[in-house]
Amino acid sequence: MTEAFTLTKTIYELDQLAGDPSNQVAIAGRSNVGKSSLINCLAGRKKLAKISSTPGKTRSINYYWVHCLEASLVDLPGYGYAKCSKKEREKWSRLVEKYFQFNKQVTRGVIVLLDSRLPPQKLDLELTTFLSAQGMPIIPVLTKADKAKMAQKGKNLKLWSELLQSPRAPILCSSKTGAGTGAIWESLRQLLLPVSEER
Ligand SMILES: Nc1nc2c(ncn2[C@@H]2O[C@H](COP(=O)(O)OP(=O)(O)OP(=O)(O)O)[C@@H](O)[C@H]2O)c(=O)[nH]1
Ligand SMILES: [Mg+2]
Repeated sequence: MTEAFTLTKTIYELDQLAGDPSNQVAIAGRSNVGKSSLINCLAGRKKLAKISSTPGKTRSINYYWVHCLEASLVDLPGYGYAKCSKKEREKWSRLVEKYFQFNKQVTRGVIVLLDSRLPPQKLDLELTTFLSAQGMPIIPVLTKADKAKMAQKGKNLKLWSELLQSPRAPILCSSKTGAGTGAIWESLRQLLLPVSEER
């Protein structure tokens, strides 16, 4: 099924950030983990979000309005990319931090992308701890499942499940094959649709 997505806003600088009135779910994770690829996969389009094998491709905050959810998916710049300048890394982390500050009320949750081939990384743990401390719901998604060995995926799935203690079990996903996207849609609907019942 192809879902309709529209790129509505791109933000490069702190002073462009403002509280947004509409509901949103952010997509966060280390650089190159597959955030933009997941947006394209969910949208059923190849070139909606720019992707590249070179890390650091997404340098702005991009809002995609998802018509069927009546909410935005927000593609955040990746963190932890060692090869760009310290100044640039600091700029991105400030941008992401401010994004959460300004949009806390309307952010219904965060899809945290984690590489299914790697054990939990320090920066991933920092992000999940930061979000949990704020009571922000997390949809944990282990990416690139098509590239990971069976034992590797199983082990990392179990580790993340124990670490996060989240009501949502981590989802194994591949933007290449589309595996796991059904479960991601289901989690998004659960997070977004019962807004009026929850508040
Ligand atoms: N095999 C495979 N490759 C993937 C998958 N997801 C992403 N990739 C590849 O990983 C690379 C990075 O993907 P992006 O989607 O640009 O990653 P990103 O997290 O948006 O990266 P930044 O914008 O730098 O933060 C690209 O070469 C993608 O083709 C996947 O599920 N399977
Ligand atoms: Mg990207």
